[in-house]
Amino acid sequence: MGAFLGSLLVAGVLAACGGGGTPAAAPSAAGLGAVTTAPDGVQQVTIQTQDNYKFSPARFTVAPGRVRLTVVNAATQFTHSFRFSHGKGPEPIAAEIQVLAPGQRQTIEFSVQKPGDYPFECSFHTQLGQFGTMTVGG
Ligand SMILES: [Cu+2]
Repeated sequence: MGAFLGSLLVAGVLAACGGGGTPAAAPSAAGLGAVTTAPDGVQQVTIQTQDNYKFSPARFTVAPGRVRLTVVNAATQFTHSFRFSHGKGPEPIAAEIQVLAPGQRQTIEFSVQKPGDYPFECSFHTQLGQFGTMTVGG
C-alpha cells in the first residue's frame, strides 16, 4: 500500500512539472524493433536512440542471415554511436556507426550466423549504461 501511494505521488509530481516546453518526445515508436523483409529479401530493423542514453528498443531478435539495421538518433542534443560490444557476441560483427549526430539516421548491413545474444553499445555512453542486445534466433 505504501509503495502504491508512493508511485501515485511520483506520477503527480511528474504530471505537475509540464511548464518548461515540450519534452523531446520520441516520435511514434510504431515499427521500431520490428523485423521486416525488404524487397531484396534482406531482413531489416530500425531502432532509435534519443537524449536519454537508451536504445529503443534495447532488444530485438533477427534470424540468422543478412541484417540491415538502421539506427535513428532522435536526440536534440546528444551524438550517439552504435557498435557491437567487442568480444561479447558468439561471433564478431564489425559493422558499426561511429558517429550519429542528433537528427541523423544511418544504416549498416552485416551477416550473422551463430544463434545467441549479441550485446551492442553506444561507444560514447557506456558509462551511462547505453547498451542493448540483438538476439539471433536458432
Ligand atoms: Cu550514446
